[in-house]
Amino acid sequence: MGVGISTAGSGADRDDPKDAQLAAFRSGPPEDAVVTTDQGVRVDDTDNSLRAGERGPTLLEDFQGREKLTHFDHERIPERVVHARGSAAYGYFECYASLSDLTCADFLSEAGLRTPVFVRFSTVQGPRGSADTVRDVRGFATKFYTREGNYDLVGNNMPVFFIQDAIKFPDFVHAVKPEPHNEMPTGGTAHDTFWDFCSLQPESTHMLMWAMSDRAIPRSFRMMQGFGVHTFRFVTADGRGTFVKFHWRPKLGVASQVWDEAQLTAGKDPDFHRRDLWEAIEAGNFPEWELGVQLVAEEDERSFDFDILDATKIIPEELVPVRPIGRMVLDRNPENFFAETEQAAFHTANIVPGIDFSNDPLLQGRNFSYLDTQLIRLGGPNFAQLPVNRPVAEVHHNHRDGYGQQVIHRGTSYAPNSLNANQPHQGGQERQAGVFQHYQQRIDGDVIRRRSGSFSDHYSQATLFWNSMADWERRHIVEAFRFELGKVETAEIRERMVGNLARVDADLAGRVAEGLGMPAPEKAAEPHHDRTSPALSQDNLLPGDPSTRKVAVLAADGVDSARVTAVVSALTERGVIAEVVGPRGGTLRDQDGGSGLEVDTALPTTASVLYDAVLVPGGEGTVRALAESPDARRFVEEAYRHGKPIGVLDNAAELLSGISGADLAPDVEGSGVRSRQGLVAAVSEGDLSGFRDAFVEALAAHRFPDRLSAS
Ligand code: HDD
Repeated sequence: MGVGISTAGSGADRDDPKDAQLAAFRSGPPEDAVVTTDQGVRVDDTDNSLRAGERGPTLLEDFQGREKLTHFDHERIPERVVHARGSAAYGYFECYASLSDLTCADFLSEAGLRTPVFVRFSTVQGPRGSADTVRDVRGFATKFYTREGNYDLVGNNMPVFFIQDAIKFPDFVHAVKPEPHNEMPTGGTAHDTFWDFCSLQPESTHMLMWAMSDRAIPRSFRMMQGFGVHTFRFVTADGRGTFVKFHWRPKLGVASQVWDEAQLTAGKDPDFHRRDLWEAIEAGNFPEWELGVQLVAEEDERSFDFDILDATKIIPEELVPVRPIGRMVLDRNPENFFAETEQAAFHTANIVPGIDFSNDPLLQGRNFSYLDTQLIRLGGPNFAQLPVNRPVAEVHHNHRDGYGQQVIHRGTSYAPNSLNANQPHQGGQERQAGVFQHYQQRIDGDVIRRRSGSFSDHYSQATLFWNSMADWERRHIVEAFRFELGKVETAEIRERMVGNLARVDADLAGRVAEGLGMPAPEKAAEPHHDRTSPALSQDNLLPGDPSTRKVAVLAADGVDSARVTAVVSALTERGVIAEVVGPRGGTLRDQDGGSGLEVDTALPTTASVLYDAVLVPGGEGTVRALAESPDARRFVEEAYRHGKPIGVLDNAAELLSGISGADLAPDVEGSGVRSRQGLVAAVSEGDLSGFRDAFVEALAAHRFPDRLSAS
């Protein structure tokens, strides 16, 4: 799509107070207007500077020229110090049922109540222009424009964090960011300072297990879980508190790329996740998540063998189940990246009546940092007036002035006042619906700089994570540690880190050490446990829904288009997206000599890593042409190596013969299909229904990781 704004796939027609508010700020290209200055003065020419003589110097009195250049010179603002690279969308949150027994939050008070949201997904380490598919944590920040003011749930796609205390955040970020002397590497953690810090800060071990797992290389923002990470509080109208953890679960399931694929994608399409989100919404395939909560009664605060205030710990779902409370749908793309996505300002302290903090020291520090960072990033205290940040609730206060003030305040700006009848007045100490009051808690303690002993077990939950992984997930974790630590130049850092891993699991440490060419570490002093939490494995997080998976129909002239069209229409019915990839643009010749398939994407402009699966139709000419094309052979071979479903119709099965290990399943008499490990072949001339079912099933399984090399 060009620079024009499309409304296709937009949910803009629904009754959405945020959308209605934004409408007042939108400005499209005029139908017929003369260009003006910032002052609205229509001018003759902003293409040529005012000069003394045709070949003479430019004059200072050229106010058009000066204004144009000055504005341009000031276009950039500081990027976010972390989470600089991101993409966002609008949508709504819909509450399933009233939660008034747990919280007085208005947006959770009524079945079917819809609250507008703005969600920004991000990577953490890389700058604004870095690639989407690096190994990194993903941000998952949601702004709920509730009737009682903005509520921000600023989470990640992993449920724990690297550090326990916010005062360590600058150290952590300095370590993970590119190294200070040469500004390398961009977007990645595979470097000395990151592993130096983590190896010396064992509280990071649990998060490292997540970051080295495939969760750090998601297939799509649409296929990631989200977590509020901290323990928060729900508070009822009469002031009763319940601890709560928030979970977003994607309707499409949790799916990842594989590491080689993620690295290749970063080159072939650095905007892979941004494009995926944008295109899904434009196509009307609105991404959806379910919001769930884990609830812990105040009196049970200390009943776990970890501290619920420690952000390096999860509450295993087997101990406290996740209760679904609503769903979120993203159905509208922003219209101007800078105005909306870049200027969006999230803040953990943006809470509404019915939600409050816990004493998690990481959360407490965040509550300072986000407002502080917006002041420097957005240039002053009035950023809440920017369209994307404006609440739909009314705003009344005595804050005044500051850079970029948009409001013409009338009347007094202090309280108490008699000149304006003491307006706006205080909400008051009496409990009132819709008026925020802090949760009352008794605090009794010495002023100290020390962490609670209950924060000191850094390994049990890392072991729990490892124990809960499928074999293929463990292989990927081992390979990730080998990759990352293999890039670390300082031997002592590698050794220290492998020593920490030995405290998680001896097999893990041994396999990582072997890959690094190091001796296996001494057996850890403390015993490991064998508990598992099945909810942690991605193997258990795929709902079997193939919709929006992208299939490349790889074809050339001489294609049997009737057979492939029959398959493609069945895929489309299941919500699968099929794109014909041909050696060139235009229309492919059918095997009968007539015109066959319309090419959507020419092979030189795309790559196998940009698809979830490959379907190769039969036809003498097409199979011969593909077999002779190095690009086409690589396309199929790469899909095989990345564990993707590959469907071959009729004689296209020949293309697999050159790929080591790509053996078809034995023929089952009469089934017309041979299917094993995601390799699906139609072997009879007739009915394709068996093939279609097997291929859709393979798509829903996402990947066949056991096809990949073992470590
Ligand atoms: Fe943070 C941005 C998530 C710890 C300080 N953080 C930021 C964003 C997300 C998170 C999703 C991007 C928001 C957006 O899209 O604009 N941060 C987290 C999570 C954490 C966490 C889940 C741990 C549980 N962060 C954390 C700590 C501090 C910060 C401990 C500081 C003490 N984070 C910031 C920040 C950022 C930020 C510097 C950078 C840009 C911004 O806030 O708006 O203030």
